[in-house]
Amino acid sequence: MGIFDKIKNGLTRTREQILTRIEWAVKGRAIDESAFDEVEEALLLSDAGIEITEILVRALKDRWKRGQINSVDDIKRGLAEEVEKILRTVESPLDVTGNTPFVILTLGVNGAGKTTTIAKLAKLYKDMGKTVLFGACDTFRAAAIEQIEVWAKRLDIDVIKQKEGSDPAAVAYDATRAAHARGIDVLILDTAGRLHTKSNLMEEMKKIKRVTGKELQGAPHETLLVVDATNGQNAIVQTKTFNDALGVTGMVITKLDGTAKGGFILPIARSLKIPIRFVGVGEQFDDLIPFRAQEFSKALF
Ligand SMILES: Nc1nc2c(ncn2[C@@H]2O[C@H](COP(=O)(O)OP(=O)(O)OP(=O)(O)O)[C@@H](O)[C@H]2O)c(=O)[nH]1
Ligand SMILES: [Mg+2]
Repeated sequence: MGIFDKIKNGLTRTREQILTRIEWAVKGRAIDESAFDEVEEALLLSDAGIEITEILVRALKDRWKRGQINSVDDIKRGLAEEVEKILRTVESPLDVTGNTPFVILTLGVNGAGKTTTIAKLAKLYKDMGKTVLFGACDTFRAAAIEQIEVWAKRLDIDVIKQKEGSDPAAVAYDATRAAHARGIDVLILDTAGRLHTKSNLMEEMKKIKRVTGKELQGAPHETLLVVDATNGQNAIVQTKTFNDALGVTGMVITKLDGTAKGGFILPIARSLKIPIRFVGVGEQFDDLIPFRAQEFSKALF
C-alpha cells in the first residue's frame, strides 16, 4: 500500500464522520444555504472546534456565493483546499542531519504511543542508513525498560539503561554521553508518561532536558510531543501544558486510525503552530507517516 492509501485508510473514521452527514444532507437536491448547517455540524462532530469550523464554513459559503459550489464534490474540494491552507503552516519535516548525535526527547502522557513511535522512528532512520541508540528514561513504569529492549532487539539497536526506579535524568545523561562517544547519528530518549506522586512529571522532563543540554550543547535537538488522536479536543489542553512547561519543537499525532475526532488537528495547527512531524495510522512499523498538509487534506476529504 502506498503512503497516500495508508493515510487515507487511517483517516477513514474521521472522513466518514464528516462526509456521510454532508452527503446525506445534500443528496439529490440543489445546494442551498441549509447545506452549510450540516457542514458545520459535521465539522464540529469531528472535533474541528468552533473557530476552525466557522472559518471553513465561511470560506465555503463565499465560494457558493460565487457559484463555485454546486455538488458534494465541490464541497469536498473546497474543504480540502481550505484545510490544506491551515495545515500548511505546521508542515515542517524533521531534519536530523544537523547534529551528531541528533537527540530526540519524546514526551507525552501515558499510553500516547511514545515507545511505539520511537520504534517506528528508529526503523525509519535505520532504513536511511543511520545509526540509532535508545535511552530508556522511563524508569518509572514496571516493564517499560523491557518494552523498549524488545523493540531494540528486533531492530538491532543498543539501549542505554539503568535499573527500574533510577533517576531518568541520569539515564538521559549516560545515553547522551554514549551516543556522543560512539558517533551515533540519532539518539532517541523514551520517557515516562505517568504522573507519579514523588516528583512532578514536568519537573522530571525539565531535568532531563537540562542534563542532556549540559552534556551536549544544543541537545535535545527535538522535543517531540506524542499525542493520542483518540483524545480529540482534550489533546489540545495536553499539548498546551507540555508546550508551556517544556517548549515542544515538534509533534507526532498517533492513533488517527482509531478515531472519528481527527478534526482536532486543525485547532492544534492554528492556535499552537507547533510543527507536526509525523502521524501514526496503525501499529506496524510503516504506519508512521511524515506529515504533508496536501496529502493529509486530500485524504481527509
Ligand atoms: N491503532 C494504533 N495504535 C497505536 C498507534 N501508536 C501506538 N499505538 C498503540 O498504543 C498503545 C500504547 O503505546 P505505547 O507506545 O506503549 O505508549 P506510551 O506512550 O509509550 O505509553 P507509556 O509507556 O505507558 O507512557 C500500544 O498498544 C500501541 O500499539 C497508532 O498510530 N495506531
Ligand atoms: Mg512507553
